[in-house]
Amino acid sequence: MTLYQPFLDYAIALLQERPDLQPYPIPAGFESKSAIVGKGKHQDEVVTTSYAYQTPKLRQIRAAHVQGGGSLQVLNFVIFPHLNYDLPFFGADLVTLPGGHLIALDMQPLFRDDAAYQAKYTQPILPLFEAHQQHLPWGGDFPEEARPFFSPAFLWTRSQQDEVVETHVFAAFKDYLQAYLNFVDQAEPVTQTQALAAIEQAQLRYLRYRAEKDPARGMFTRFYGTEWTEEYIHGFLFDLERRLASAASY
Ligand code: DBV
Repeated sequence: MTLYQPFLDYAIALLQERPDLQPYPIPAGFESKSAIVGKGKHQDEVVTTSYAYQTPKLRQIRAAHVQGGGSLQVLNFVIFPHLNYDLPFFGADLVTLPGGHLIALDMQPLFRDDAAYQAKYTQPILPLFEAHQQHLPWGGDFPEEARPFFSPAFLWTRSQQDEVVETHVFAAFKDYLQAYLNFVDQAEPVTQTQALAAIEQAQLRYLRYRAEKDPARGMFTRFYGTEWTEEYIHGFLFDLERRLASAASY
């Protein structure tokens, strides 16, 4: 059972309609990784596959798909815009564990408390948020320190039912991704020095938080070891600092 394969297929097909889509390099050893976990009857193969693209406005579009049987499925899909756009991040964390499904879907703002920014990137999607939230009730507790990184249109839900994921979550994912790509189409490059510096700071703040607090770190470390996991996190999943460092050395 691969609950999130249709999500991935949909996203890739939609992206491939864009004539300017290019592959983004995936470091060797990270395209696909597998391990056998558990004991006896409970043994399962856990396979993690990675996908990555870029466009002139989007620095990295990447997905990590973890498939480990009926009670372990994850699709983490994030879009990182180039640093000369004020676009939010597209962030989907779709997680199925033995305890059920945990769904986070958002356009994560660069500037959470900026009214003009909210008017530009959150207000237009509030109707979508309200339509989907009816079927996806608030998922409760989540880390307080993560709050600055989510928009008021953050869809956050927990469910026990596959059907909710297959229908309502999938519909929300499609709508949010389409709306995001509309924002991308409209985005104009930022040229003002101060605004560019603020974007870089906001991107780094987000990236550092996510790399440091990656909720999948424990899981990946158990499956694939510390070395692979840290390299996957810093060299692929959240690679901006590395990219900036290597650009600066030229
Ligand atoms: N989460 C990731 C990546 C994953 C991933 C790259 C490739 O950022 C999976 C895999 N998320 C993942 C897993 C769990 C969660 C949970 C496996 C379950 C962890 C566990 O219970 O063992 C949103 N994801 C979560 C949680 C949140 C998010 C709030 C609950 C866990 C917790 O309480 O810490 N998405 C996550 C998040 C941000 C985001 C914190 C912050 C900006 O965008």
